[in-house]
Amino acid sequence: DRTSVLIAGAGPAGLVLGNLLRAAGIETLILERGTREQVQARARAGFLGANSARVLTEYGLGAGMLRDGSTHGTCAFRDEDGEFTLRYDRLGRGEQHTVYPQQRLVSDLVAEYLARGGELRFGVTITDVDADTASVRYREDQGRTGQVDARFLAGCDGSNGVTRQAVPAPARCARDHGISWLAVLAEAPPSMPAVTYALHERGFAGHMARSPQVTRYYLQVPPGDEAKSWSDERIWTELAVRMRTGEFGALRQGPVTERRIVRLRSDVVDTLRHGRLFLVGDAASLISPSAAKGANLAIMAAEVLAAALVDALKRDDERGLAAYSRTCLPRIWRAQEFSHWMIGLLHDQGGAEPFGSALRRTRLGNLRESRAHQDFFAENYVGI
Ligand code: RFL
Repeated sequence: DRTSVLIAGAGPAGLVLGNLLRAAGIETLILERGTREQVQARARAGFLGANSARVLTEYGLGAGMLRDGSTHGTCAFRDEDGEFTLRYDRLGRGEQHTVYPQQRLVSDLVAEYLARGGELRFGVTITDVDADTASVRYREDQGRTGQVDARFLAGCDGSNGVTRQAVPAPARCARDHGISWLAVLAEAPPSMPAVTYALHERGFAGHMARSPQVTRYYLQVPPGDEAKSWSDERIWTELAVRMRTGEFGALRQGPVTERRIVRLRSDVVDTLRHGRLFLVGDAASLISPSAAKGANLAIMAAEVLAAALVDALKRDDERGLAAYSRTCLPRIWRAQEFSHWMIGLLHDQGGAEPFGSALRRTRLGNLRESRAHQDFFAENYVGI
């Protein structure tokens, strides 16, 4: 088989890229390991920054988001010194988030991509990648194997995919933050009007609306903990303690529909181009979910790469491709830096590390009191 742009993976990165290329009339083929049902059911991100909302709207991909998403411009922090709210849509650049569950976004993007005449094969796993010749070998779920030759390859297959393995190992730098979260989805309406970060000596707890019926909660748990040791009852009890419900009001409970351990890890591949292969999204850089940046970085890079591929394929102008790494990496590192700053804000080891605890408390105090710190937060929290 032959195509112009072979896209590995149908997550936010691959689907935004595919849609933008189809809008320019470029021939594309997406190969995706999962089934359509699996891909459309993966509940992960929810917070889209201003740039992501712009890209989706500008390229005609935002109808669902505009119809069913909701905008958020405030977040709250709780700790032993009380609670305060930041109206970040009136700080920094004055931007807000759009909350729209990732699985809804992915479903919209699949439908639109197919409507634009894009080719997409589910149940196909890429097994080998040749970055120099832009060809891949694949295996279908039924066992049949094959090869696709392309002009360009886009590696949008996530942090555990095969495309980043085609990049030499020394080009990766990584950090394991040594922190784990239990990520919970509950069939329960949000308990508070804003995203709430609760800092507690027992560990961090977070609350994020997903929809009027579904709420995401996070609980910091000891590294090595297993999700199955967290019953619904244990989750709600622990959330109540850390969210200080005695002081601030009870949580609206409901059945827990998903619980999984997320290790806070980050890595960046320091050259996003290798031969005719370009890495996008989590394949280029995994970012800890502490600042909700992953899907936003995926959309940012997809837009940059789409424009560069259109120039290369339609006008024989490869300058955009040559600059792809240089354009994306500073933004990726800014998001990484802020995400790391958030990790320092949200976690401490309590009595085990009193110096760190005092720093954490001071950082939150600065955010509570200083307009300059609040502007820094707002600018980085919504923007890339
Ligand atoms: P994805 O979404 O992982 O998609 C990659 C796709 O590639 C397929 N694939 C293959 N296909 C063919 N052959 C192979 N060999 C393949 N190997 C893999 C996979 O099946 C999959 O469909 O990567 P992409 O497109 O780069 O998108 C990245 C985002 O999904 C990710 O960054 C976010 O979900 C991160 N994230 C958040 N990001 C935000 O911007 N805001 C948030 O609020 C937010 N919350 C989160 C998150 C991630 C979380 N987890 C699970 C780590 C909350 C959580 C709990």
